[in-house]
Amino acid sequence: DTGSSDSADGGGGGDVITVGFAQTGSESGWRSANTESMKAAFSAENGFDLVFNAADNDTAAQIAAVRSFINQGVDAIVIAPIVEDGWDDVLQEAADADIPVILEDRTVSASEDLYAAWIGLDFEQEGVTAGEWAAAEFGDTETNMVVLEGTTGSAPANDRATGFDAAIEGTMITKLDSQTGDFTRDGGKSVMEGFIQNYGVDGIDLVYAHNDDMALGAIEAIEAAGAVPGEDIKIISIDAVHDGMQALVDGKINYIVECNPLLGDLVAAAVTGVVNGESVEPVQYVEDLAFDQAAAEAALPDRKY
Ligand code: GYE
Repeated sequence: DTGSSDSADGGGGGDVITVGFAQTGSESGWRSANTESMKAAFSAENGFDLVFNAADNDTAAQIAAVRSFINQGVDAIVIAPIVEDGWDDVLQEAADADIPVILEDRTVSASEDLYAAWIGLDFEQEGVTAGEWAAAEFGDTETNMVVLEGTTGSAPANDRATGFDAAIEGTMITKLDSQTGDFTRDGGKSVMEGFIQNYGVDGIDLVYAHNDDMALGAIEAIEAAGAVPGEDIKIISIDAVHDGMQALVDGKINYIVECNPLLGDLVAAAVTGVVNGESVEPVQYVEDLAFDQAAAEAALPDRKY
């Protein structure tokens, strides 16, 4: 110990910042890329001591992880909240313990006073972009669509549904069914198997998947039923992770709206600012692109995840 202990008004300079990060789990390719980005940004080299927890998509376990960060007396807490609701109590406990909270990726319904900043993506806009493409491509023909929803109660599942539905309003696209596949490949596959059982491969024209992993699972189900994904059944998804982009290049997915998982540096900058008592932009949106097959071909070689 050099004796240069931290004071309340922020001695700062050179002191290690201890950060507890409550990640959702490891449900998707997007999540792996996000976790890597966060671990790289919150490295020891960058002056952080990161306490990492992945909750395996279990809301109670994620809240318990945040409580344990409070008990450990970390300098700041970062949360990627699995669901929007249910955060008021534990966020109040963090506030009472004077531990700042920064949200990344997903949003919460709790009061904005209970966290210092949120850094993430415009999920509703992602849904609008996906829906506008569907409306332009299929809106003038009778099109039977099924939806693979993300985790029930999560901000991206809620907002991607809202945005897409608004964009296809008044078109000839009919939503036959919509069920959660929990953002996983297995979930997407088994929900798609059920849809095929209920409506037949010939009864389904279009799949809207709230993420690439569920689209990749749906591709397996469609192929197992003897149909051609991307041709017999068109597919739109969100994320643009490597495997999704490859499927788009291969013609098995028809359109992908990006969701950028590389948030680590922005989140680390926000944490440093808040811990040092600087003013930090409370709402930070990161921009997303969108890809058709040609754009995916051009982008894939440089894709980092
Ligand atoms: O789209 C999905 C992941 O919250 C934006 O979570 C994130 C979503 C992402 O499981 O693949």
